[in-house]
Parts: sequence; C-alpha cells; structure tokens
Amino acid sequence: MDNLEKIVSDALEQFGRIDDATQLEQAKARFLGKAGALTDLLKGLGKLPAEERREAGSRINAAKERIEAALTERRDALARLQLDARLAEEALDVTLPGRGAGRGRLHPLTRTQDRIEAIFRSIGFDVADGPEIETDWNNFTALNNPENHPARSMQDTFYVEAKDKDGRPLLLRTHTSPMQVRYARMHTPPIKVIAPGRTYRVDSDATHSPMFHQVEGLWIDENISFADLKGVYTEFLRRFFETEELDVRFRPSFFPFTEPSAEIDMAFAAGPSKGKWLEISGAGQVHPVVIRNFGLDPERYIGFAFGSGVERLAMLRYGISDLRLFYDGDLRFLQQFA
Ligand code: 2NM
Repeated sequence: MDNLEKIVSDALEQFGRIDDATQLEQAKARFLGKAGALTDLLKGLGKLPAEERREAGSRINAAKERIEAALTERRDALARLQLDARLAEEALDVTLPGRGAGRGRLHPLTRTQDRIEAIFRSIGFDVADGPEIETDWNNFTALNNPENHPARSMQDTFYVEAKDKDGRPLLLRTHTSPMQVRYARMHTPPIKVIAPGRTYRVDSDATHSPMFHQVEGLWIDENISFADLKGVYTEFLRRFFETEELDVRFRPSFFPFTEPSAEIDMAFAAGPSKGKWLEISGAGQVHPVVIRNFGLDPERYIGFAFGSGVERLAMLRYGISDLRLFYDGDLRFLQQFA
C-alpha cells in the first residue's frame, strides 16, 4: 500500500472512531489542513518530474475527494446521532392523558341558595333576582320603615355617592325585600315569590359580615293565613334538612313591614341536638301599608312574608361554626363541598 492509500485509510479509520464534532474537525485539519498530510504531498508535487506530476496530482485529488466524502458522511452521522440522543432525552408521550385544569365546584353558599330555590320552586314559588344598589323608597319607605328609623342611618346602611334620577339617595340593599316590592308591583296576585341574594349592613364581627345572603319569601292572595306560612315554611325546613323529625314554633316579634310579626324557631326532634330551639327566620303578615305600596288593595289582599339568612341555613346544614369561613376563600374549606 503506497503512502497515499495509507493516508486515506488512516483518515477513514480515524473519522470512523470519532464520535464528537469538535474532534472530527481537528482530525480534518490533520489530513486536509494547511499542515495536513495531503497538503504536504501536494506541496511536494513541484519536485516531481513533469511527466509524473499530472498523474500524481490526479491521484492526490482523488484521495482528497475520498477523505472529504468520508468527512461529510461522518459529520452527517454525528449530527443524526446527536439529534437522536436529544429526541430520546426530550421524549414526549403525546398519548398520555393530560393533567387537566382541575374541576371547579360551587361555593357552599351557592349550593345552599340553589337548594333553597329548588325547594320553593317545587312548591309553586317563582324566584326573583334584582339589583343590589337600591332606592331609599324600595328598601325602606315602601316597607313601612319610619323616616328616622335607626336602620336608615349612615351607621347601619351603606349609602353610595350616586343619587337616583330625582336626586334621592341610593344604597346597598339591607335585605332582599326591595326585590319583593319590585316584583309585587309588576305582577298581579296570586303572588308567590322568593327573592334570594346578597345584602349589606354596616356590621362586622365573628357572627356578622358586612355582606351576607338572604332569602325572603312572599305569598299574596285573597285568603292567605299564618297557617299557610307555617305549612310552607315547615315543609321547606323539612325538605332542606332532609328530615321529617323537625318541629317549628312561632314567637311574637316586631318588624315594620309585617303585622303581626313572628320569629320562627326550629328544633330537630331526633339526633344529637334534639329539642334545642334555634331561631331560623323572621316572618309575619304583610302590613296593609306595604300591601298598598305594592299597588294592591289591602281590603282585598292579604299575605305573609318571611326572611331567612342563607349563611345560617348553610351553617346548620353543614355543621359550620364560623361565618368567616364562607368568605376567606380557603380551598381546604371550600373543597369539602363536592
Ligand atoms: C323578614 C321578616 C319578616 C319580609 C317582608 C317582605 C315584604 F316585602 F313583603 F314586605 N319581604 N320580606 C320580611 C318579613 C322579612 O326578615 C327577617
């Protein structure tokens, strides 16, 4: 094997052993570079006799082409190896199931309100939804609240800076009764409606939140009595707490919008808290002044109304002892309500 063949076979052998791109370029320099083996031979051409020079030149060039071809092939092979390694390392199994976005759930107060709505709908009540910013007339005057009643004071009610179109104050509703007023003025009896939703009072401690939820009910017709109120509300409580073992009693009370008025108490007739009376709602026969403000004749129409706290109902149903848990947004609490 002459010198040229040896150079070519050395090159092929070395290229074949190298598996690193930098080393491959260094090896290239050893054969094809300025001081490379082939370059040396080419430089020596000039010393050959003229008749040999042509043939030797073409053999050297042929050797150079073979080395270059081997180099290109090895470069491509190394690049492919590198790509394969990277693909293996960064492998992504697109057939795996996704991680998912986590399914949301309803807030316990939303669940409670939905439940209340479903029960009242099933006994023939409509559900009315309305504005949380109200007029002074809908929130107080129509409901027979005296002009200087403390509930109307800045200390007890959130007034907003904006006024209604007649320049009268606007406020955050302190109960959902203004929605009853709106509804009663838009419908003709028999009226059977509940108004659930957010309400606001200047009040904040362990058992009071400045924002809380109420559900108020109203049934107006020509011949509605306290017996209907007791029947409807008892049925509601038994369905809500999923037990027939539940007693209801009325105690005399006072509200400006009802006369007579009552507090509704309930007690479980079985279970650990058996016989313990809990105040659960206010209620009464709608005051004749309020009936008139509904746009109805109090000589003809009579009815009852009640107002219950959604938080209180939810706390009793789920056994929650601190009102603030509803508003903290702590997922450890909220995730317990499927
Ligand atoms: C209560 C207690 C008693 C009530 C009255 C009315 C309306 F609009 F008919 F006048 N709605 N809700 C009412 C009655 C609310 O909450 C403790």
